[in-house]
Amino acid sequence: LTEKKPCVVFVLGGPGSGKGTQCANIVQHFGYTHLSAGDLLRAEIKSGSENGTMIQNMIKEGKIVPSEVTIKLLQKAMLESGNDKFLIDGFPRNEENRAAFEAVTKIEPAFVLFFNCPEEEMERRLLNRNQGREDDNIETIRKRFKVFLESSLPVIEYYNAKGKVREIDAAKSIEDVFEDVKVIFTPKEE
Ligand code: UP5
Ligand code: MG
Repeated sequence: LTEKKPCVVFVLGGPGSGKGTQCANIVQHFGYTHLSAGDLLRAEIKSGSENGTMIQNMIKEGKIVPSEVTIKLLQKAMLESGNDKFLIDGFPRNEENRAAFEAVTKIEPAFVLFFNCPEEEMERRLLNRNQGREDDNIETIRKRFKVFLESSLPVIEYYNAKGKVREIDAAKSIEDVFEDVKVIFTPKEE
């Protein structure tokens, strides 16, 4: 009952806003473990698990995979990491994800890092990425943008009302964005 809860930072922002890129930088400087929900789901497809086909179809349509699937993968990765500081990247994506994670894990995020980026810039980045992601085509990208606006932005607004959102201008260069990120993760002198 007195077990110490891990420190969790949710890293949110639209498709291509730079969540994964900046999480890699944060890991190097601040000792967090990076857990990308999308990467965990893609690994689950590759592993040939029984949920793989369902996950693959949902990602192709830009839809949000049921919470219990994603939460199980996140919990497993948290346990296996041996760490107690996590960047959870790309999750929670809707109100149901958020409520289920809190109910199951009893964890509240320390804060939410929000990468705010114009859609035209995100579209340009995704179309240039060239890493063979099945959702990096213009039809799926449009669907991902729509789901972000309709389902994921309300989660950011929920945490904003609680004073937990740290917003970053993600349209700048990778280096300039990281300068702003560093300020947020650096402990303040009293
Ligand atoms: N790049 C990055 N920063 C840049 C900068 N400042 N200037 C110029 N270029 C920059 O970056 C994208 C590209 O842009 C890269 O080429 C990078 O070099 C460049 P990246 O860091 O990869 O951006 P990121 O925000 O991580 O983009 P990603 O495509 O991963 O975001 P999504 O949120 O769309 O993808 P995710 O993997 O989280 O989810 C994919 C799908 O999985 C979802 O659509 C959904 O179907 C499913 N999913 C769930 O169902 N539930 C979940 O909980 C999570 C995912
Ligand atoms: Mg990513």
